[in-house]
Amino acid sequence: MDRRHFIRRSAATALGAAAVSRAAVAAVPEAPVQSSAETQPPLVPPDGNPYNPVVTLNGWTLPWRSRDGWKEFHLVAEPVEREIAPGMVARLWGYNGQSPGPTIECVEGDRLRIFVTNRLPEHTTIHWHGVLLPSGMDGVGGLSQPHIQPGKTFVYEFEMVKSGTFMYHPHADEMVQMAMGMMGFIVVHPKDPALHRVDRDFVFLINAYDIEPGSAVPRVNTMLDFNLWTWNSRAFPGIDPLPVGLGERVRIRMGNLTMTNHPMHLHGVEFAVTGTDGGWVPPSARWPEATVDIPVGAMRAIEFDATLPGDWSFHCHKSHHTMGPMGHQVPTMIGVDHRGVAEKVSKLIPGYMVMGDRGMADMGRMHMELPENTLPMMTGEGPFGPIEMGGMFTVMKVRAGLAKGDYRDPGWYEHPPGTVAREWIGPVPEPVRAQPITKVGTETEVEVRKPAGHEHH
Ligand SMILES: [Cu+2]
Repeated sequence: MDRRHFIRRSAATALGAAAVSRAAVAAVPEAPVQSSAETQPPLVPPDGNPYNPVVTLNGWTLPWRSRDGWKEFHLVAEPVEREIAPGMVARLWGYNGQSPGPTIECVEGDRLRIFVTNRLPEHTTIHWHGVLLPSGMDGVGGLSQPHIQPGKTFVYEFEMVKSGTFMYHPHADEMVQMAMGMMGFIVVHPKDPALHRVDRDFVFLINAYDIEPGSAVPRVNTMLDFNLWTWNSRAFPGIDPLPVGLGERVRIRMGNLTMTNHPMHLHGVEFAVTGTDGGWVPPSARWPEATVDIPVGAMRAIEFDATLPGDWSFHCHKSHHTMGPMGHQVPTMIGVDHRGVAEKVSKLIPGYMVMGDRGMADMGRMHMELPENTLPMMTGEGPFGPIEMGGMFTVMKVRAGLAKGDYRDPGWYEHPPGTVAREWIGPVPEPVRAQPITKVGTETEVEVRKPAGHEHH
């Protein structure tokens, strides 16, 4: 029996264990499961108010069924296997087969009925971060509801009273459950489809894990020193590119459920923050940005016109967050010739390499033997050589003639002739340097005036 069949079968078992009657089982909608970590095509709404659906980076949108005026969703909290990038799979907790969970998408005014089945080894709840709802639907275990015990299914019912971007995550044993990857996005489209309209609408969550090289389960007690910096539980080069048509209006919604802030920097555009998890920012309150800092537990939606074609870097500006696992205790070796030492070490540790004496760029090129299931510190190959990145990095690819709704990777940008930085061949003029100070020691008289009234204080 393969894993998927096992999960399906255990689904039936779990519902049985919850002592839900046969009629009740039929009343619970099927819980779709996603096995792929690839970006799935947007889910065009089959019914209800029309809207331009979002694209979840390396994720998917949860299908629903409409019944008696309610949109019914079914989330299953369960252990999952998530490919962080090719070559590394993490054992996380998530929803419906993946971490993060699927994006829940609906329209302002929709009435939502969300079934939550717990297939974790401990109790859980779901909190709907930023959503205005009755207190008893807020999902805070112990405070607003009893916990959902393993094997049980709970139902949340509320009306989406405002549009915007929100998140969901457990409010039960939060430190463990969020460190294990339990989180997801909620996108509520405006009732009027003409409002806040864009051509492309991307969403992803910012998350982080501490997984010892060679292992697969996150260390849940880590507070700050994480080693896997991810978007939607993916690290570069596992994060899909963002294909965008030249001239299109684009929105990117990013939620931060890590323990630190992330200054997100996008090349090639000027953008404005148009939304937070509190709602839409009025146009009069927006200003141009190239980097937006996303605080812990917050969401920022940015919008821009893609006016420049090309391959544009998109990354967290904390340079340690665009790295794969690395040891922070490693001393800085720049300028140190340690080849003699390396020879001796390599007798004890086969495959040991000298690194860092000229900087760290060699890391992008060398292939030191790594433990199984471990990502390199710097990796990725671009059209001009190694990209030397890891973690929170991807590329926005702005192209002319990209069809609406085409999210396939268009490949590397073909630069027009004469528009790429090139090696200068020819005489190089002396660089201008600051003139050294030649005269020192001449006395200068300085008159000091105290600010008026200073002596009174
Ligand atoms: Cu960061």
